[in-house]
Amino acid sequence: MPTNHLDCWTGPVIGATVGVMPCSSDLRHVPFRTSARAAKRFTGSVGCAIACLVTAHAAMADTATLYSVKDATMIQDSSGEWALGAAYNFYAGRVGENAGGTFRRGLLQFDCSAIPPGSVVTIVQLKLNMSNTQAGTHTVGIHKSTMEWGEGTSFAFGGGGAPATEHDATWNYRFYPDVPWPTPGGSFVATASATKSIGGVGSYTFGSTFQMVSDVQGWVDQPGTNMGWTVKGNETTLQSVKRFDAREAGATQPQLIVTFTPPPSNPADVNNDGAVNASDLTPLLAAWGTPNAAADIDNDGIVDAQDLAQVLAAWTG
Ligand SMILES: [Ca+2]
Ligand SMILES: [Ca+2]
Ligand SMILES: [Ca+2]
Repeated sequence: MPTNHLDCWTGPVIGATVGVMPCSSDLRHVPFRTSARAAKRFTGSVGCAIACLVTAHAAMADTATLYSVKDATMIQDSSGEWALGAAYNFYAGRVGENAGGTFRRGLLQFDCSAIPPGSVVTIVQLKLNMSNTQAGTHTVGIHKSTMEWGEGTSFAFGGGGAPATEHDATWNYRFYPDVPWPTPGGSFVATASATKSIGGVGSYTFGSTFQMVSDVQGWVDQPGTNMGWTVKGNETTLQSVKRFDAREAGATQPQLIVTFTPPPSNPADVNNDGAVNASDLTPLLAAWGTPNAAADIDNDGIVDAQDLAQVLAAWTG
């Protein structure tokens, strides 16, 4: 009896996690500069200011469910180029001895354009449905892909694949038959952004992890860098391969659930509550002398009197 029901999707825990938002925002801006003299004048308000900022952001948090726009399997095979661009499934892990003991690696990509530019991503979860397995519980990792790859029209029901079609990703090519990977098996960051222990058939949710949030934030900020993730399983143990449902499977396709805080429509609305008033002064003063993105209204790298002047000028009460 599979125990995977314990891993089923339970949804984002918004209330427990919004507190990290101001930190995430700060981390995106370097270099860090301070004005000790200015900061000293406002130290009494820091605690309250952080609380206000968190509360305001919590009210504005939004969640988008994105579906895979491209998915494929890299099939290790020295004799030919095989692919599964249009198949119902993708695979990760090592097949059995009878199938050659070769590797399978999945490729996944999501379109993040539904998340407005300037948003701060706070929670990212990847939900995959694992629909067939041979034996055992194995760790599967998602690794940020570092090169663009394609999805052709090759189709097969099994993990052996079908002859690659134009633009298919294969073990040797990121776009078959013209553009090879620099190294067969794909290009991706060696350290996984998240891992998951995958046992029996069922739904599994990766993350949220700091690195997944970082990956998706990067894709929101610079869509041109979005190459998706490479899904890598256990490549040591025979028969460790896991079959996951691809976008072509319909209802059980890969889903990326992203919680984010959209940017304020008015830059002077520091706490992003829809009005420019006294409640914006506290977070602005608490961020005085720092490059805090929310409070640096004129975007010159430091929160100072010019930003305060903009809040006062845009006062709505
Ligand atoms: Ca596909
Ligand atoms: Ca406000
Ligand atoms: Ca400024």
